[in-house]
Amino acid sequence: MKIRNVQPTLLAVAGLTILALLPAPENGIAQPKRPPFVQSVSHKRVIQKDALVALEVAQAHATVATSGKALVFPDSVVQLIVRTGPASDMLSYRIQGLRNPTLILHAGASLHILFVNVDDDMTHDLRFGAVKPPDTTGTVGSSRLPHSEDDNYSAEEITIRATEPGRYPYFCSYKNHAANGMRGMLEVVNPQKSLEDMMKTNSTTMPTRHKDASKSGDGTGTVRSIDPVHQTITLDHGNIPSVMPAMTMAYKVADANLLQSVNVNESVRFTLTRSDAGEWLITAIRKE
Ligand SMILES: [Cu+2]
Repeated sequence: MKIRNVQPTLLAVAGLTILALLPAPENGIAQPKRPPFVQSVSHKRVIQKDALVALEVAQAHATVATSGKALVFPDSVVQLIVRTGPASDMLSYRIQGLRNPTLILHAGASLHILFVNVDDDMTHDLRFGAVKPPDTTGTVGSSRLPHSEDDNYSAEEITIRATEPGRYPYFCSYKNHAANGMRGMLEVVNPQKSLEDMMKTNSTTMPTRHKDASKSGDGTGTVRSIDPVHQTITLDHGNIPSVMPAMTMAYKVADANLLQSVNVNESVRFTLTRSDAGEWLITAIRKE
């Protein structure tokens, strides 16, 4: 009796599997598509705060779309560092200093992502797929990474390939995090599209263009280190309203001479400005 009860279920599962493997029909109805993302690498690691800051300073910067809320990647290999938000805005992601930016890239592109959970009390992950968050059916991405211990962050390196043009969410599947802000969009465009078209795509799909977040602000803090080779200065600074929350971070200086004007452990007053390329630069600094 039991076997007979099981058989129809098995048949149904087998049927669904065959459907999913069939090539997409041309009639446009209920096309079982291949998954939009394929994952090939996943490697967990622990990264120290200073090492993360250094990696973020050294990373190649993407072009920021005219909306100021999207990063455009015209290359077939995309390197990304994705971190969870600062303490004041933990249920969000930061990519190249932008909050939950839309990522625009070509179909066929590979994404090498270092996902880092800098949160000191919550678990987070980073998932990609053609789903409505927090559903993870068929998604790819990181595992759920535990919160940090002191300045040691849990991290995971993943490599995924975007196969199908379309708009897909990236999000945290843990508890209600996605609904509360931990999500962004990934826009996979036709490989024939030029960088210019990629930017346009984004401005048409994001018609409600808000004014850019403030591009410059003054702050105070303490100099933690100075790196003349990379022309960066690490500041432990307070909140700079609508520009940057309180944090310790290495910033590039707009002019190497600025590094001469202050010393490690000094209290300083400075101006932080976002360049057109979306990079944060120290444009003025002096001893307080
Ligand atoms: Cu989360």
